Amino acid sequence: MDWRSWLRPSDHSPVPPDPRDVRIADLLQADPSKAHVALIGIPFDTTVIGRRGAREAPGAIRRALYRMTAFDLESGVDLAGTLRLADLGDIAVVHTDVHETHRRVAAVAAEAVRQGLRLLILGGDHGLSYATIRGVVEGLGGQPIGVVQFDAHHDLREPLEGEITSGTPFRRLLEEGILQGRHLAQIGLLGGRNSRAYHEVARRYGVHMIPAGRVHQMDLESIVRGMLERVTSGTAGFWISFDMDVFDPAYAPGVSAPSPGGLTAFQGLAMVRQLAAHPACVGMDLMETAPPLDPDGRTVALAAALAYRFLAGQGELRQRS
Ligand SMILES: [Mn+2]
Repeated sequence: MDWRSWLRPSDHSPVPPDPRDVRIADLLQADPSKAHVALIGIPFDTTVIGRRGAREAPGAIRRALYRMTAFDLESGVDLAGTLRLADLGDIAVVHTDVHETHRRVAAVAAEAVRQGLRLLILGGDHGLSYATIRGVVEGLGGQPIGVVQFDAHHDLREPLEGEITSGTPFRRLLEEGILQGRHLAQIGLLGGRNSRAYHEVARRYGVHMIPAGRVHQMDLESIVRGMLERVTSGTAGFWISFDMDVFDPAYAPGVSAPSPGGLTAFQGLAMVRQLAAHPACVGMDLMETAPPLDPDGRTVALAAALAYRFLAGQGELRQRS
């Protein structure tokens, strides 16, 4: 037997290929105009307040996501034949120029929305969500949108001396009138992690707040229903902004600011799927996964599972309609 028959192309997976598997990688379209959902990476963490590493997330999440099966046992939806996905690549970031990077992020997001694509954006630190949301609003011709923000923190810090950080994105969006407080729902907020001053800013703007403890006590469907009511009334659509630090560190230790008492993996996954299956959902940014801070890869695996639930929700929506 020829020795070459014992070699095959590597897919960088430790698991041997099974010819019956159809994977997320198999849904990728060469032509983005044929896609329903566009995936975009932002390898940038210059504005993170705490520990760095989120710039390495887009590649790591893609590797984990693309190996997952197109068939979603839980919903019964087979994404193969239901959902067409295009990977537009990574934004050409400028690590030393935040404003230029934000300009590029917003321009790409706006154009993708104009082309009718739903977006799955892999960050990157949460400071970038100012730019993703600004871009989405531009793409919708300036119409108001709602935002569901999964986060242990308000991210409503005052930009001191104009500094842009992962703590300021939603303050800037509210102050610049890009987002209305009544259209913002913050879920997973934790005590001991947020100043009274910023909590009062959230109240003043009329932000809908659901602390992590309430999520543990309430039923998830009624939480999602309440949030959807907020973010879809009087808006042209809604965006999901997901900060991985909303999870308890048992599930996601690889973040800049791990916050004990946060959501469970199941809670986050279930809510993202329900939100993504809503026709008004424009897309999601999935931020603050930091592979260098993720000793055993579980944070990356959970981020990929969230990206998967977003796609599964989008697939479910398309199968229904
Ligand atoms: Mn955040």
